[in-house]
Amino acid sequence: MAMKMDFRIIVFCLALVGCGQAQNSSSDLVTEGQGCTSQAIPNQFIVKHLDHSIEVVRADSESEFVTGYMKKHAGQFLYAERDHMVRAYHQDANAQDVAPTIPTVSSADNWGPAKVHADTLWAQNIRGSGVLVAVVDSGMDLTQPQLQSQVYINPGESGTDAQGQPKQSNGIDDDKNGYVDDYAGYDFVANQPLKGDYQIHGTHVSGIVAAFHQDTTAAPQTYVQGMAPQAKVLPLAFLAANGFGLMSDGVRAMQYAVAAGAKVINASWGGEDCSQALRDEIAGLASKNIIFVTAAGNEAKNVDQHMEYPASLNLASQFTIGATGPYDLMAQFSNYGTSTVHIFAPGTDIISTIPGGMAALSGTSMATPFVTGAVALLLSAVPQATPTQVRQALYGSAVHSSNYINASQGRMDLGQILTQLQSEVATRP
Ligand SMILES: [Ca+2]
Ligand SMILES: [Ca+2]
Repeated sequence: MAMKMDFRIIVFCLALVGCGQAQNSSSDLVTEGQGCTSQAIPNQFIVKHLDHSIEVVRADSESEFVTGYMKKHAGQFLYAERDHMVRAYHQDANAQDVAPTIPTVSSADNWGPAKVHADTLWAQNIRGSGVLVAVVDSGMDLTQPQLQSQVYINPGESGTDAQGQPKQSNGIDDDKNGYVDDYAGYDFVANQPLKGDYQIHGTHVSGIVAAFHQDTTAAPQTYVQGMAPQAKVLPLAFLAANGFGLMSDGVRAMQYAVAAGAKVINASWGGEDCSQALRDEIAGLASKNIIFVTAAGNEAKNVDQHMEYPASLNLASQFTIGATGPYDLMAQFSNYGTSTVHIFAPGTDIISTIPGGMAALSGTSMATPFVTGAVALLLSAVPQATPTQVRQALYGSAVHSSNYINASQGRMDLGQILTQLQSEVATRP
């Protein structure tokens, strides 16, 4: 396509290419389709290259980017779009999106795993063994007692190099994957090895997925029961201390997760801006049998009509999760939608791990890792299951209510799910 830009389109922020549809090669700037939004980063752009890698390009202005970069590199990239912020989907007791202080608690009630009958699978020794779960979030406290043994260690940055130095800290990209010393996760905010959690969100989410069970040493009230305690967690940080992160960093983290071999990706975040790069990344997971589990969001709105991204994208291997409370009612904050929200899971007053202890948080951010953990359990039992088969098993084994405004009218339940999945795999290859 000829490099012919209509500057009114740039200036007035109208849609050139509607994000959310398949994107053909184009040299146009992809815009959100909903006009300018507050979360766009001024003069910062995501460039999707022909090899599908992501580059972040900064310019003095949008027109300078169009003339100075896009025109100069026409034909050398797939598309470009504005970079923007997304945010974590958890709330504090005052229903704020980001809590300044979170009171720690001394005991865990573990009502979530109990409600969805995770113990049915645990009793069959199905605990997520062999499944790598990427938690694309704010990082994770690598010293948290219930998580330190759950972290995925990169074998390519382990051991010693030819000089006898530990590969994890020698300043060399030993496995040549583009990241220096990425031994245990990676920090895409600071572009360095992961040191911990920028706040509490990623550690809390990771605990719901895979906190280690101290089964033989303590009562369940003293520890968090992770859904898949033998799965490995790959913590990839892109949300900073304020709960916001750059979409470009999130996409890079997802690419890292795929390259590392993750079978499930947990994304407890989103925003109102649609990113073509994120959409393409999620769409590409289906052919790799990777399941993307994301949060519906916490605005008590219908995301079929009032879009949130990635929640509303509704792609083939995407599961979008809303929240319920202990009495199995839809959480008052939860987003919903009969097309784009697929199933609900526990998300109110969820006690899980944080740096230095445990805390209760609410949000679709918390409901999402219950499903992520369940997917890890299922893939450890039936590794060949496809995203479609897992979705059908989740739907078929759910507890149903006409009050649940989601595609399955269901809240996840694992009591009968293994039989459901085995039937799906046998009958719908
Ligand atoms: Ca490396
Ligand atoms: Ca190294």
